[in-house]
Amino acid sequence: MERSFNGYIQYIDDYSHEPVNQRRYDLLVVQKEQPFNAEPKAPLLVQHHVTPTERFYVRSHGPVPACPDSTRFRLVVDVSLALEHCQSGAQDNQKRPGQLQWSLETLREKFKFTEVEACLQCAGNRRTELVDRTKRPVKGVGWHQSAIGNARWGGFLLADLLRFSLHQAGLTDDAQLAQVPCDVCIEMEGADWVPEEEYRRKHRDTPPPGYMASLPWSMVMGDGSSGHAVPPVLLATHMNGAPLTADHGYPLRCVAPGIYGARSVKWLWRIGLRRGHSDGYFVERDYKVFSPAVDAAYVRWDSAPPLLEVNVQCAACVPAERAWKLWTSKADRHPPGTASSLVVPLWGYAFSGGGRRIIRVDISGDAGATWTVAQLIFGEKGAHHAIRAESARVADDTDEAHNLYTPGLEPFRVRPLDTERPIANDAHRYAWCRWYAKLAIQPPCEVWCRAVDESANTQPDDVRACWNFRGVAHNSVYRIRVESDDGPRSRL
Ligand SMILES: Nc1nc2c(c(=O)[nH]1)N[C@H]1C(S)=C(S)[C@@H](COP(=O)(O)O)O[C@H]1N2
Ligand SMILES: [Mo]
Repeated sequence: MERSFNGYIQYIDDYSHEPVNQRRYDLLVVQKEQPFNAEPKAPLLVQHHVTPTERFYVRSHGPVPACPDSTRFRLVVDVSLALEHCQSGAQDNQKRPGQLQWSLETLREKFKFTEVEACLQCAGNRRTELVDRTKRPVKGVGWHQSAIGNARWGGFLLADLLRFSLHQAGLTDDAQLAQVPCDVCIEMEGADWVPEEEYRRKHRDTPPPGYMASLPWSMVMGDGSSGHAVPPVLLATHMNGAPLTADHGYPLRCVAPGIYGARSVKWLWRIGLRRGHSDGYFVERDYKVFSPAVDAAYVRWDSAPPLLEVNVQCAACVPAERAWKLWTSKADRHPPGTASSLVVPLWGYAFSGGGRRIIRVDISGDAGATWTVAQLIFGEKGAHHAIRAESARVADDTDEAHNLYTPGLEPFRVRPLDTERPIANDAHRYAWCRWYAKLAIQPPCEVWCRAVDESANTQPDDVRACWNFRGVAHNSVYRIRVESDDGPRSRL
């Protein structure tokens, strides 16, 4: 079944119209085909500061809707609720309707095109590792460490659109916006059919609502006085300088920097205001974090708020698993009795939400007994082109690639520690950073990596503390077990 509305074709329970193209599969490992969920191989992820679109993870909960003619697209914006509170003194006959419709062309005409570099992370990132290490199953798509990416998003500020919509609807004085009650949330709806919303279907022949998410009004419109960080929430039309692809939400999506990906609604067609968060499935009954003691059978969904800001996170992505194996087998050839010490180049990403910048990444080669500090790289500039080329070859998994990873040979060079720019500037507040470290290890051993953000938040040592039955927000210290013989090697 399909339905057309506001310029979209929504496919209901039908995956036969998916945007199947080479790009969807070439550089991504598919974790689930229907709905489409895929992430890049880890070494490919950290070759660029700005993640190329074809290497950016895709997380969808239903069939991808189509927008065959973007001139017919209309964004519905309903600001009635704010209007009621701001115009309480006005005569009824002066009130204008609070519902407006915007074409993409008028959005382009009225609002300044803005670019924001922002890291998007799925709350399920590193879920597979959580299950493997705790041996406790969870419900959800299995992701390794690459359900994350850093893109340059282009579009319009949601705050500008809401303010302008209120003006259009008759609100003349911005100062009145202070009268909007503090529990008001901005609800956003996508044009996709998601099976989880089926239970909301009112009549057999009316389709359920699309994927929904909500953000507090104060988080989008505030001046920071409510205690919320105020990220530049975008209505994005572009990703990395090109129009959004179908998988990433063409023609319009929300991008909420510093907030879990789940709130950045793709294929956005409706924005409304309500008291409290949305009652959409993914706001009420998913993307919440509970105690390790709580199981699916006992959960009281309303006992936890919807997840918003991302916790502090990092992972090592280079060397690739196969390169580790090769290295360590070379180390094994040392004569008996001599220490088989290896110098390992590590390369990874780090990110924290809420605009909290990463200030440090700590690396240990002995399971946390001693630590060294990695070099942080903000932006493309800090990275040597050689790194890209060489980690690309490792990712290729060809035999010759591993020659680059001979123990003791420095496989790539980086600039000396950049002391002038120890932390990201404001432009990078919502972006990730990459990090590099050269670490001497003596297998068998465990390599640990942990990031620290500017509020001194860091990642928990104990993975068991992170376990929750949905397996969301896993950010325990990243570990790689390195064996000295041909025994099992893993990234745990
Ligand atoms: N309409 C809609 N928006 C959505 C989703 C979805 O399934 N439908 N998935 C969300 C989740 S859980 C994540 S992590 C991000 C993923 O964005 P991406 O696929 O562009 O990487 O989109 C979010 N927005
Ligand atoms: Mo997600």
